[in-house]
Order: sequence, then structure tokens, then C-alpha cells
Amino acid sequence: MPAAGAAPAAHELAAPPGWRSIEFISDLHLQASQPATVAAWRQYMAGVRADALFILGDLFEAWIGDDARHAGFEASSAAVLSEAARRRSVFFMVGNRDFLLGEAMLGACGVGALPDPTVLSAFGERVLLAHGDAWCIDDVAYQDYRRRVRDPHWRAQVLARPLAERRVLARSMRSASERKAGEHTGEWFDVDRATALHWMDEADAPTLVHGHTHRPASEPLAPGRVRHVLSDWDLDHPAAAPRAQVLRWEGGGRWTRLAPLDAVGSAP
Ligand SMILES: [Mn+2]
Repeated sequence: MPAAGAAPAAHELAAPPGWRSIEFISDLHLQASQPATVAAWRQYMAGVRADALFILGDLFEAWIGDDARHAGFEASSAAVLSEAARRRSVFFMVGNRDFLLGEAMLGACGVGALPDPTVLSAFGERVLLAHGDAWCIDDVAYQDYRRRVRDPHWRAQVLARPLAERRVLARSMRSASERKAGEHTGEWFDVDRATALHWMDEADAPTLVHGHTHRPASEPLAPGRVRHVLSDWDLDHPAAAPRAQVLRWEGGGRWTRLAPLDAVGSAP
């Protein structure tokens, strides 16, 4: 069991014994203006064969509140989630873009809420799941912003505004975060290694799966400690190397990265 320490205990989720394969995706940044990425996601969701799908944040480029789920792009996305969740277990962790997605939307879609971080135990192993943004501690400006927008008072104030006003606010927050994300300077922040290792030790989990950084890799963080960083999805800018990946876990150290349509086409 994890010892008491500076990091609060991670939420625990135990897979039912019948699961044979689990898939992970994150950072699709879905938006109506990127139809190829949305189409690939819909196709993947309609055909996913794993027993469980874990979505580890930033499924949506923006989410202005669960009351937006009744119309337009949000409604069609909710239908895709609901349909997939009827056939298998689907879990959702918020990222730094879709952090206003909450219990109402997840409940309506039959999708399970995953606190960040969560320890998943399956196949006799323990894996720590996180979006990743909370551990990018060198990005001081972002951490300030994150504290502000995660504050329950801020949330309540924003969610009390009319939908149209929230759409405008979301656009302005996105352009501010894109400027800060160093799109023009090439600067980026990785998960802080010591923080990640501390959480992994506390959770007694030798494996970490996270997204957020858009730098897909499977690599050791320390002896006996491995992290799998999920790929972002972008199939709408062919000039910039199309990206979309599913990470499949079948236990016994078997981790595979697949193109979405290969994940659908090959039975685990
Ligand atoms: Mn993110």
C-alpha cells in the first residue's frame, strides 16, 4: 500500500477480472473546425474493441459547460461517447482545455469520471494515470492560471454566465494560452520528473501514462519506472505530419501504439 506522504493519495480504480485489453487516448483537441480529426475519432469510437477506453484529458479543444451538450458539435460528440459507452467501459479525465466538463455530461453519456491522478489496477499491475499538466511545475505562469480556473468560485461564476458569453470567453482564453504555449518560440514544458516519480512511489505504481505534452514516447523515468506519453491527434494539417495514436495495454508488459483505424481493425 502507498505510504502516507506529501502527495495526497491518488484515486484507485480496479479493473474487473474479465478485461483483456485497455486503450488510452488523449489530447484530440476536438473542434468542429477540424473535421478530419473528428471523423477519425468517430470511426475509432464506433469500432473500439478493447474492454475499456480511458480518455486522459483534452478530448475537446474547449468545453464551456455541460449545458452546451444539447446542440451542435457538443451534442454530436455526446452521442458518440454515449454510443461507445453502451458497448464498453469508457472513462474520462479532464485536461487543461476541457476542465469544465463535469458530472452532468459524463452521467448523461454513461462515462465514468476519473480524478487526476488515478491508479488503475489491472492484469495484476498498477498504473498511474494523469493528464500531465499539474506536474509541469516549471511552467509557473500556467500553474498560476490552473489554480485560478480550478477554483470552485471561478467555476461557479463562469458557469452562471450565458452560453454565448462563455463561447467568447473560451476563445479569448485559448488564444492567450496558445500565445503562452510557445507556439512561436518552440519552448515547451515537460512533466517534472521528480514530481512524477514521487506520485508513482506513493501510488506504488511502476508505470505512468499521461498526455498533455504532445511528445509521444515510452521511456524509463528511473530504473524500474516507465512512462508512456500519449500522442495528440491532428489529421487536419497534413503538411505538419498527421498524428493520431491509440495506446493499447494487454497486461504482461504488452503496450502497443496503434493508428486509430488499426486499433479498430485488429482484435486485441
Ligand atoms: Mn493538455
